[in-house]
Amino acid sequence: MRLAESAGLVEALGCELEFIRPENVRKPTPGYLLSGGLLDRLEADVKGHDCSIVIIDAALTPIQQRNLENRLGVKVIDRTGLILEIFGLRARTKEGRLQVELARLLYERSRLVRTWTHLERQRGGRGFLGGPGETQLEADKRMIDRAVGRLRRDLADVQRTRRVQRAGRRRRETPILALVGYTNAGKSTLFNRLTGADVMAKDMPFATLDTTIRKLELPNLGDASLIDTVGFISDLPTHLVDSFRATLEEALEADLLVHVRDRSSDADEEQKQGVMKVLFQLSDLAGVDLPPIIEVWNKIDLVSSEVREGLEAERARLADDIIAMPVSSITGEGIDFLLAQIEGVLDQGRARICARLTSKDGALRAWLHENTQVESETFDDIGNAELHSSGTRVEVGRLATKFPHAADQFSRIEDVQ
Ligand SMILES: Nc1nc2c(ncn2[C@@H]2O[C@H](COP(=O)(O)OP(=O)(O)OP(=O)(O)O)[C@@H](O)[C@H]2O)c(=O)[nH]1
Ligand SMILES: [Mg+2]
Repeated sequence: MRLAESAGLVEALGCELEFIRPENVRKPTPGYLLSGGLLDRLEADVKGHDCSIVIIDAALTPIQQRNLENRLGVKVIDRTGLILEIFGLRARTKEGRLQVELARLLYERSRLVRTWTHLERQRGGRGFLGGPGETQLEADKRMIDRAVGRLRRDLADVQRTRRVQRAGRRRRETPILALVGYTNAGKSTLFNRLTGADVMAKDMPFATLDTTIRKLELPNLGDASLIDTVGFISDLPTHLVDSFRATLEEALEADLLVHVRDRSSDADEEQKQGVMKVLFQLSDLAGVDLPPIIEVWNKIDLVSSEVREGLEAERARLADDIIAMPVSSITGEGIDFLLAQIEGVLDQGRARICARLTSKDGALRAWLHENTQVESETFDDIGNAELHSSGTRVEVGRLATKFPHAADQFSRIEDVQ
């Protein structure tokens, strides 16, 4: 399975695939990763096929990479390098380009550090490497650090603009939904179908790198915003997670995550685990809980009727609080049902609050009356009020964003179903 994915990645890079094969590396060697026999075979094949690049779908140390390049006489890159190259090709917006550049620099820096430690270990020993001395490497490191600092500042600027836009959406109080999922699962296709947008959807990994937001019209609840995001992949390089964090965190702030799965893929279960792992990683980094998640079982048009029955049986076995819907973003099957389920989740789960208001809290009071269902309001003789009301968890959750200084005036009494 991983092989098909790797092949897809190579094609995404615009390279022609000459050969691909799994190797069972029982004992990775520090010098080359691959040991004698495997290496000889690789060398022969690379020469035989007249390849110009070798991609090792694993992590190479800088030493291994250089040794392999010397031995094979061609450029050698590893999984992280490959993904960085693809991202470099795809990034369109300024933010996307800055993020990729940052990821690349962080990756290079990490490799510099490792080489340097290695060299340092050699010093006083045989010192056979010659190569650049410590000062050169330190200078390189400083140079990268300066560039990283510049990039982070530029990114912060771009992201500030984005935050302002986001705050605008919050003010309009429309629910926000984000599509997440493995690369090529069909997020953009679903996005286009739901919003009538025309985002590039293509049969290749990482077709989407930049988040796009469009208005979505829900049948009963009205306006909502839908976010299309960059696809996940297993072993997403940490530098990429780090660099794309701001964009991905935007998805974490959504009221609902729609996890799009390609149920026609044999690797679907693994991909799901990979996606969940990245989501948890992000929620840890950001220190926020994940929003509720519903699953879209996409590409249902591609599966046989037996598989379909299996999926139905699987759905029937799901716990009550797990929502999954078979859908085809291409034929439109299941889309209405999906929208109904989305509304159900957004509407579900009301919370009851108690607020203590003074005469200065006019705006807050007006907001509560407008946006929540006020059940009672009692005033004392100096005009302070105690107000009880209920609203959806989404609405109540917005209170904190909307009136950040009023947190201690509220207590959340209970969550009612
Ligand atoms: N048959 C079928 N194909 C689909 C369906 N949904 C998406 N596809 C195809 O799957 C491929 C990938 O779709 P995208 O929408 O680009 O996938 P994505 O999740 O946005 O991918 P990235 O942006 O690369 O992360 C395209 O060739 C789509 O036409 C579906 O329900 N049925
Ligand atoms: Mg996409």
